[in-house]
Amino acid sequence: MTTLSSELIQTGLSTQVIGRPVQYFEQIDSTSNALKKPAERGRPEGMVAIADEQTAGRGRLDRTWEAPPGTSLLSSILFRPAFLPPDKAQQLTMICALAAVEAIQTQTGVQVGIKWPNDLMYEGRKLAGVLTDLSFAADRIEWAIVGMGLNVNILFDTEAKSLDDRLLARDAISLQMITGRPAPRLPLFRAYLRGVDARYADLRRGVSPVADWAARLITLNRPVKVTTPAGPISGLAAGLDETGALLVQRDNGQVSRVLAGDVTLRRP
Ligand code: BT5
Repeated sequence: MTTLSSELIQTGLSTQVIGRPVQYFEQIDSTSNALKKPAERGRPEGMVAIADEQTAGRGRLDRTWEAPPGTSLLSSILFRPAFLPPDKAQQLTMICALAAVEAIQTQTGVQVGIKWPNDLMYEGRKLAGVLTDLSFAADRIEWAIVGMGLNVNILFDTEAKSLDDRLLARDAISLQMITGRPAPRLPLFRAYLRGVDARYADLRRGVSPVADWAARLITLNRPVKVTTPAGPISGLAAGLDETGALLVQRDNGQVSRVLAGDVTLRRP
């Protein structure tokens, strides 16, 4: 297991905003929770929390994120994107997902795709998930915390005792399982932070990440079923708009704009 520490991550990182500072925890409930108080108390953006173990790792909609200690990259970043209109908050999720995809590619050679709205996928299995917590003040985003759980050196067990673990082993994958060898976490994480820093600077200059994100999406032009809070929607994933909403063309030709939900890719 490669060692992580605030110092090892920060030294010579040469980022403008992201990773200033980095807080490392051996164990914490959730790295996203760890940034909430600093966010509410007005700490400047760029602060990063990373942990070797989470006791209450969160997914979306009260789901959990599971990772054995020391096997993953479990991290969150605090942003204060006052320049970004609230309806484009999803672009923060996009820049982090893209930075992770690119860091994985340069550090390990593994090519991964993105499944709308927040998963990194490899051959139909989930390698990483992104969770974005937002706080709005009047007409702007007050803060955003983007959490990333990336499976680096987990060996999921298809014969595990608990059903939940067996189901996870069916649907999840790690970099070690893909390449057949453990991946060092430190250079991968530093590459990720540098990528987020560069993409965040672009975002501030008005450069939209939507085209790059769309190019990585495995969800587009495929028949999908989206589970939304308002019920399921089936159709063709026909496109995206600048807010990151998925445009689903139904069989009757009508186009639905889906802001949040879970996608199942259907067989054509
Ligand atoms: C996500 O939610 O994919 C967002 C996960 C974000 C986790 C990071 S870790 C650092 C930061 N701190 C936190 O507390 N959270 C963030 P969602 O789309 O709701 O997916 C959750 C589902 O993914 C679970 O219900 C499981 O089915 C599955 N899952 C759980 N652990 C997994 C893992 N290690 N690999 C792949 N899938 C997993």
